[in-house]
Amino acid sequence: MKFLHLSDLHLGKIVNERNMIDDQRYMLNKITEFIVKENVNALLIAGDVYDKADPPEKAVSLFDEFLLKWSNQNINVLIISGNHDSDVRLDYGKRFFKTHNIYVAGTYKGNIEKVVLKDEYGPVNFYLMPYIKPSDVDHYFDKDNKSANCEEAIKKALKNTELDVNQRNVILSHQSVSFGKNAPELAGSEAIVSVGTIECINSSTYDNFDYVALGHFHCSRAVGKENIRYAGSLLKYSQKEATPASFIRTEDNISPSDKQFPLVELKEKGSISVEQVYIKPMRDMRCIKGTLKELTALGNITAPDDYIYAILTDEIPQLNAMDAIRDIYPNAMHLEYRNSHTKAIAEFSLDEKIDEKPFEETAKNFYSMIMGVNEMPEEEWKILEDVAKEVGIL
Ligand SMILES: [Mn+2]
Repeated sequence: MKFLHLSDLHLGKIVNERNMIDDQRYMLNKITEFIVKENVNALLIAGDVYDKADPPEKAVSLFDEFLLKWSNQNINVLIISGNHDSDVRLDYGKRFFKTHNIYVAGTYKGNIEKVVLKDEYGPVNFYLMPYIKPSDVDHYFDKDNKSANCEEAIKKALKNTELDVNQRNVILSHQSVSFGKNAPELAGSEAIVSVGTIECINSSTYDNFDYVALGHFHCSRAVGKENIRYAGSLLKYSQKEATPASFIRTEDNISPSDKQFPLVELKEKGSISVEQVYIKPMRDMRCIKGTLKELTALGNITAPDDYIYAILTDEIPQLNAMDAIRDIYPNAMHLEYRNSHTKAIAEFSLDEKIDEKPFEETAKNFYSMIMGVNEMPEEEWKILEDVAKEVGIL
């Protein structure tokens, strides 16, 4: 049994005002070609099919297009909802889709749906656990004994699921899963500010499964064990995920920031192999760094269609810099400066200094640094002093 594990497609996502739909279509096409060529039996999508609970029409049409393609290729498709999806909308047509080997679990209704696929070694049980909040589980079990956190809720949901540990079992789940005490590092485009202990589920919670297909975090990686994995998002969706400026792209190298998807092969019980598959996207998302002159010099330009985050090292702000960058890189996303000035600002720790020094000194130092002058003009200080008094700082 071979399956490809995807998650966090975020269809319809807009990054820096750029609609990623064409890139998403291109990637899904490449993935479909790969699945057909490699005789992959099933495609797992572990949540966040869409970027929004009310996805744009183009995103819905795109997913519709691929459901038909996969169905025509006789690929089993297993889908769960993520926190970005509307559970009820994702369930649209699910009973009909099932007759075409497309299995969807959008809403949690007190049991985790099981899909059994067979190969020469017997059955493989796929458990489709949609994105769950503790209240979803508590609604069905033990109403008077509320789950204190997500881990407790997931444990409750799993306890109420029949599992034959002598068979091969795979679960799809869209949650914050961590190994030990380490909170997982975010890729950058998850739209979660921080991961607290209330949401974090210890990976050992899923120990009874042969493979755990996770979604939610956008980095592709194992959580403690090789068989408990985040697939990562379909594409790079933020500057933090972009290829760093220092990376030199050749024909066939892969940057650590490039998205890869787990291809899992199950043989007899206990035999599992995981391979990370890289599929080249239509455009890379990457950073370029240098002076405006360097970045726009003809000899330095590669892949001008890429999504570009330009980091200018010029000490003096350049006139119409974004226009100059966009002349060459029409899909440029964002421009920022990194020079001695921005470095000083970054190193200036406001929290520490405020505690140590009087407000007047902190404010005047900060002003000098930001404005690049030796002293804050008296009249400006007067204005700030009045404001500070009004809000109660002074
Ligand atoms: Mn996501």
